[in-house]
Amino acid sequence: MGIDIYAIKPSPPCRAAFLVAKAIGLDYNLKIVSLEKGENRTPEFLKMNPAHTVPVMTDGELSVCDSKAIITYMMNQYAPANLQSMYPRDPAARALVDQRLYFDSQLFSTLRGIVFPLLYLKDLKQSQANMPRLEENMALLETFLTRSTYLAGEHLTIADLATLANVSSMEACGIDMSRWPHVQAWLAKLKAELPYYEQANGEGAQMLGAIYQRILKDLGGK
Ligand SMILES: N[C@@H](CCC(=O)N[C@@H](CS)C(=O)NCC(=O)O)C(=O)O
Repeated sequence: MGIDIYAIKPSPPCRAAFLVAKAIGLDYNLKIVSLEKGENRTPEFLKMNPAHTVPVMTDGELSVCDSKAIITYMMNQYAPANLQSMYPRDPAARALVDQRLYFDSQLFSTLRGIVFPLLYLKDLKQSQANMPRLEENMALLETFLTRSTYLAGEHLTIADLATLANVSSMEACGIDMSRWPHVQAWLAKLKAELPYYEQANGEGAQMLGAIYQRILKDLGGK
């Protein structure tokens, strides 16, 4: 029994789930799903998630798909009292964290628009056409981080952890982060502060970055 997370390490939304579980000391069984072998399209998997995406989390009879639903469930159900500030119960404070989480979904979608065409379609032109949208979102993230040390105020929340999974992936893919100095400083701070960073996120970000950079080079991009 216990929590199972169906996932792959290179995926940013999967790493958001790993980061939040580690942050609150929640044990889970990692069930690797091979997308190459179509394990996310079997009848059993589609029953859990008709959208055939990872991560999916199961907790007994309950199955939850979409990383944001998973991480908020983990917090609501399992966060110890001293860590509940990572997803505050107060509606006003929670609204800010939720806003940043919805923003992060948009950030992931722009990152996916760059990574997916390169990895799966080997289409450099389509990948690079999506770069201005990512830059627009990163400028917005930079604005958020000029206003507070963490994404939703002066302490760590799950919005930081979700966004960390995406931003560290961009860095690993070789996207020049020096254009957004507050984001760069926030990234360095989180890497240094989170003892579980490497295991939950760093390793997977490097895996994604290595594949991306290899294909980018093969296609003559930079
Ligand atoms: N909104 C979803 C996105 C998940 C997602 O797109 N996962 C990708 C891997 S990064 C996936 O499973 N792709 C396989 C597919 O679409 O069939 C979440 O946050 O969980």
